[in-house]
Amino acid sequence: MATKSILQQKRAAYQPKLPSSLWGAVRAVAGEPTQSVGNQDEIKALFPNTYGLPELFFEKDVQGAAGVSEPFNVGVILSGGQAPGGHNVISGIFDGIKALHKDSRLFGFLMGPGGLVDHDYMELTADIIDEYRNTGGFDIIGSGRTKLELPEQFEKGLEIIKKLNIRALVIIGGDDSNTNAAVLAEYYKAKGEPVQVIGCPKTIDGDLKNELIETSFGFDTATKVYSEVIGNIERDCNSAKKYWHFIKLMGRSASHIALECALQTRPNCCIISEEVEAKNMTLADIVDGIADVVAARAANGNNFGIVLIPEGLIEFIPAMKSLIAELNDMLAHHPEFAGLDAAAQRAFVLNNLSKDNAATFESLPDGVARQLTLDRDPHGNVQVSLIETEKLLSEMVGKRLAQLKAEGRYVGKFAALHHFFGYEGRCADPSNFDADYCYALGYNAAQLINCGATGYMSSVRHLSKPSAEWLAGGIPITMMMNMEHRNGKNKPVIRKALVDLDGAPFKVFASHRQEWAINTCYCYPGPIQYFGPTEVCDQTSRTLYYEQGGE
Ligand code: FBP
Repeated sequence: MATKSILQQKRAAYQPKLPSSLWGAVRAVAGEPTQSVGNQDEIKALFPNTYGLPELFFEKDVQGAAGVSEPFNVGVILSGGQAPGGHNVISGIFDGIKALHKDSRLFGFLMGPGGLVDHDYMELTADIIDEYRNTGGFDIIGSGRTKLELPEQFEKGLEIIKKLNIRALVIIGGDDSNTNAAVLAEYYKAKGEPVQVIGCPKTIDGDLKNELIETSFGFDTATKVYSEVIGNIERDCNSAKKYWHFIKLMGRSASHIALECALQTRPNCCIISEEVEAKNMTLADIVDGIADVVAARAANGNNFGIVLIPEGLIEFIPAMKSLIAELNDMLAHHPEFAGLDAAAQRAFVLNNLSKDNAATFESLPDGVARQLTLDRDPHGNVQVSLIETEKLLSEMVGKRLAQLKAEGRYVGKFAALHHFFGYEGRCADPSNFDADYCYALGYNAAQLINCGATGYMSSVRHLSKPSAEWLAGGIPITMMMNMEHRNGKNKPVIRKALVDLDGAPFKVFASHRQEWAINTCYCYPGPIQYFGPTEVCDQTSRTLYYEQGGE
């Protein structure tokens, strides 16, 4: 039995805040019918029963009764990577269904979507839920990356759903898992099965967002944890004045995490993958840019600095993107590839790639090239967290500086240290923001179930306002979808939100980066605070602040 730290014991008593519309009796109000963000005809044809549904909003029902006459059962699944606040989504669902009827029950499927298919589950009772309130991690029921996409899986799921008399399934996941939630909702609706499916927006990556889903949960806490540590490294760096720290930050694809951490800590360089792609930059362009900053700082006597690198960078360098896309198709169509030894795999790739992509592949250091051919995750993605971009870049910067030195354009010392921050932040105890937001998402999901919704994502908006003013409701998942080429096929998927180069967070960064590069403007955010003044404890991410008009 794990022992609870003193902070954990005190934190357990925190009562997350809810939007005032969810206090007591609630009424659902339907908005206008919706359209998908792209490929409307194709998405409509694939989701004939769940396409075009209206947005839903919840209002306080002053005359209504808060409860329902019959208890009901709900199943919950945690899907994909961990994100701070998952336990609060579950405790929000639990409290929400209990508020509707005290005999309602919650079942957790174990270790991700696979638990539904394999009928591995546990009932989540009050004593279990109480152990996990306001804690980080997904260990209450575990998580996994099994992709729910086959009718056989849906049918196996239905067996246990019927056996446990489950009325609705809540899938807490990222864009891929919520896409699967939409597919499952459509499947059950098409079959006339009464089971509802509701999604909740989770991922530290921050890329499951749009006008209606303002942020995914976990981003706030994870970026605060990384920023604390980056700040500590900045202070160390500014004390010893002898190292360049190359810090890779998680975020499989989009650079939201790196950008948020840059806004919080003001490093000397921060690469934004989306800008690299938009400007059609090569690896050499990125390296030259960093080397120029190192040389300029050295000219002022500052042989130290901080470089932030987004985990997904490799896939955004246009030449690499084209290589990875061709490799994805190749690997999807040649299952025999997995059985070859490393040398034969390399030869196979070089023989089968188009000329330009083969040249790019050959130009890469062996380790990176090999990583690009290794197993994809179950959604067909390259496992970018395993590619050591921070080492690749610092090695190349070192070589470039040697050239500049030979040309008399650089006088200085360059000693690099490497870090990768990802797993350190994914299971942190949720910040007040994430604790409140997650609890509200879960509590709100109970209301979506109560009003019969299926194929909806739980949505809580106006997040930079005080939590009592948050707007609770549901967004049809099909509304966020378009068609994309994945794993060798065109598939309906939720569109990933990349960093918007015209958006306020990037513009704020771009307007300061020159100064942050040359001067030492570090900012030390310090650790997440749970107790104390609200402007310290309840602050949102800088990204959300600037996106919602903050200055
Ligand atoms: P989700 O999108 O499932 O939330 O996962 C995000 C993430 O943490 C990425 O930032 C990272 O690239 C990936 O998971 C790592 O995957 P794994 O947990 O399988 O190592």
